Amino acid sequence: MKLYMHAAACSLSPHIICRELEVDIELITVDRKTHRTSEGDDYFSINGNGYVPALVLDDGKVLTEGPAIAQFLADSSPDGRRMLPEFGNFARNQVQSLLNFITSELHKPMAMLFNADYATAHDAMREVVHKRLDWINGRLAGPYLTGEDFTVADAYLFVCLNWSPWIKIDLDRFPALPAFMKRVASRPAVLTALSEEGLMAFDASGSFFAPAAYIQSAGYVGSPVRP
Ligand SMILES: N[C@@H](CCC(=O)N[C@@H](CS)C(=O)NCC(=O)O)C(=O)O
Repeated sequence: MKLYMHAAACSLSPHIICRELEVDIELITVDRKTHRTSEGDDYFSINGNGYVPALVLDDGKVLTEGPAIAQFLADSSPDGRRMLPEFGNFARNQVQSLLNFITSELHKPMAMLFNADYATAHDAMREVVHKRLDWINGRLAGPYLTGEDFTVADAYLFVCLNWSPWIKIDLDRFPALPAFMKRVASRPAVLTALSEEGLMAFDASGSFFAPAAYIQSAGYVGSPVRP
């Protein structure tokens, strides 16, 4: 299967899931400006919306939208039940609820905070994100969102929270979240995915990641740089 991605973007979430579940995947990078893939294709012919992630199965079927890809990967992996419980188990619905929360209440507004076109609305949007982070901070039921198991929702939350330094979201206001970031960043499969995307930790606790090339070229240490 092929996973179409940008470094440090939301496509990092399915990438992490693949490494956690040992799903064989080929990573194809997409140029953000030209929408050309590293294989030379026009990415719009794969996902008409132009955004990542997209998963292309070995038989050519295309699946888009991060939460759907995350569930597909867990459902089709022999080891997937530890990241997404089986159909009929209410715990599955709880993970799906969290995926939906993250995609609509965090991912989208956080992504808009990167976009200067919405600058006049940024302060109001940041307030909303802070409210949602306060909720998720209180929602952590253990080391991870639903307790002991690192689920597909945790992988997605980690990726969105990793953008915080760029968009002036101060996670230290939410005590469980920096600890969550550190915990996830210490997982070997997560570190593998980060390294495969060329991402390096740039903060003192080693929990926030940016492309190594940006960090090195700008001489950034302990400062946010845009991924
Ligand atoms: N609804 C989509 C949103 C995906 C999305 O926002 N992708 C961003 C990266 S995090 C992207 O590719 N942006 C570039 C673009 O829109 O061209 C999903 O959940 O998969």
